[in-house]
Amino acid sequence: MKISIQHITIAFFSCLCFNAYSQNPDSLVWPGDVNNNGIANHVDLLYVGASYNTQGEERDQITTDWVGNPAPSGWNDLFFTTEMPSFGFADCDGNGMIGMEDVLTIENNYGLTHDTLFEDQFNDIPGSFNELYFPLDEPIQAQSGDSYSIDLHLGDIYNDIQNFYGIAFTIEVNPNFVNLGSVSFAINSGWIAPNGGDLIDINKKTDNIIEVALSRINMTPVTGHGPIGTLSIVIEGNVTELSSEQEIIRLDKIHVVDEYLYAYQQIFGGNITIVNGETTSNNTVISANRPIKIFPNPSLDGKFRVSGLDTYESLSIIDITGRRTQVEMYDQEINLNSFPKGVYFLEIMTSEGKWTEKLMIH
Ligand SMILES: [Ca+2]
Ligand SMILES: [Ca+2]
Repeated sequence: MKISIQHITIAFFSCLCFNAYSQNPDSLVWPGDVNNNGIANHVDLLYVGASYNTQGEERDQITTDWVGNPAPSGWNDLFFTTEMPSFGFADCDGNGMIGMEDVLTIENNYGLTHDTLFEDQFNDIPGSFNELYFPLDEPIQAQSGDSYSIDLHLGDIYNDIQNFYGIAFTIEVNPNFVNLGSVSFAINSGWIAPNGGDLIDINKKTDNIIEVALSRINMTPVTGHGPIGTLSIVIEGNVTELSSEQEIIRLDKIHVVDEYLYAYQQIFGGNITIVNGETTSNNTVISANRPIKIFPNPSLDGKFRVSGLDTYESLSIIDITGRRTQVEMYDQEINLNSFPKGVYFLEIMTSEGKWTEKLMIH
């Protein structure tokens, strides 16, 4: 039996607009719910990262119990997000300092709720595009029961993440094709914390969803790209009788923020999918592709197919001397057959931001 597991498409997360009613109206600090949206979860870690090592007034009650505590007034700084809580909300345990004990408080109270639940809000601002994806260049031959560790990458050599400070996202696993007990995600500090140690993270699996957040802690963002972690899974289940495409891994709710919690990067998430395959061997073939795909690249005839891009404002081809030529896409194809052989950069502008990709005509 031969099953080909191919990639999917795209999840594009458009701008979440400002909402004046995105937090609970009272000013009680529930230990772990830093953005005061009614739940302690991974997103609250980003706020701790953006206020780490700040000191302020102790609460009357220094406790991590899940109760509402009157917020102390002696915290001068506010988070400039829609909820505008003071830094005092990030002092989850109330000891007057923001640090690792507050990360542990989020973990201890993880998933607990109070009052009205509001969606986590981000200050999404049009910036550049980027991808969170599994860079499997070659398909993997797998059998049911085999375990795999797959790196998860953010950005690439042509699309650096500018001013990276933290990220929150979810990994959704299809339990029909993956052993849920086998699923885990491990952070890779690499380029996001090149000096080591200046990183905090939360990584919680509930049923078939892993919620992940990680943040730098020294108010200094980094620019770069590369792996941020590794997903480990064991493939299992009956994949021989699929009648339609089945998603097995989905990346969702992706937000990359700078040190002030502004989200300038619009992030596409790559998924891994099983499509109906031929029954020719006992192997399962797993592959994952990039969310935005331009192929073939290199191209022999100068024609490039584009998947994952629906609308754009302009397309420019930039040659190695910097000369810029406007082009158009017709039927998901960019035709550069009048261009000499060589290396070019394709710049895609949309209302949401800019995307750059290297193209080669052989
Ligand atoms: Ca919260
Ligand atoms: Ca504290």
